[in-house]
Amino acid sequence: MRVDVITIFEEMFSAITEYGITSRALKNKLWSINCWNPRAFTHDLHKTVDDRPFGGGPGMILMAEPLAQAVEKIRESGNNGKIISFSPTGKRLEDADVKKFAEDDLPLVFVCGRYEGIDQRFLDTFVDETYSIGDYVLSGGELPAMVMLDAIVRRLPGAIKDLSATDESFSTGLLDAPHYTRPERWRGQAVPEVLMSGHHENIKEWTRHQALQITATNRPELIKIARSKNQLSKKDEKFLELLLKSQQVS
Ligand code: 4FM
Repeated sequence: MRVDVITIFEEMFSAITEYGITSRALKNKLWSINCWNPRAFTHDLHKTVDDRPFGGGPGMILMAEPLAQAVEKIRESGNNGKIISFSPTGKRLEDADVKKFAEDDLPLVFVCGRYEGIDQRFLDTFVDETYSIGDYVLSGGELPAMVMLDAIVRRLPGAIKDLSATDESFSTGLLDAPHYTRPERWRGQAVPEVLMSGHHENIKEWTRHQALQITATNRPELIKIARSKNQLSKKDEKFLELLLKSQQVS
């Protein structure tokens, strides 16, 4: 997958190009990334990319023209993909979106804003989709772009050995169950006995129950969604019924 990114902070992307699964996937040519600094498309001594907002108000706004020239260079370089920006005002990024981007494997262009915002005329002219990664205000679009890229790249075929590493959470519609490793006793805490039993049927059932319990407690709406998609068995429903009696969830 080809990705071009417009950002005044190119170095930030080393977080995904130099570390972990995304770095290995880059070396294995599963994806590529090119950063474009809008300062390169300014013509003044100070390489100004921002200016004061019309109508007043606090902070500075990214000017349309340096961003537009960056997009035009990206187009000339051969990326004809969707142009995506990030804002709390955008559509919430969901696992289904991530899955689709990974499956489609089409080129993408990310525009990372800074300051108080981007001139709306640039957004109207060039941006196809705006995503939000959650209801909080960040300092710019770089972290959301990297969050989205990390989530997509790890789903590209070959990025992770265990293909069902995506089975950890959203493929089941439930949150992930807890995990344990050595030592068998740590600071007085034992590993749940069932996990040491070697009884795979029991382990599977315990793990499923743990997933149901943590989901019902922390994200009860996901139980309703899983139910509506027929992802819950009669056994699951029996367990949730017991859980409901023993507490106040789901
Ligand atoms: C700040 C984006 C300035 C662009 C931000 C500019 C965010 C979020 C976010 C901050 N993006 N989900 N939450 N962006 O806070 O997506 Cl110009």
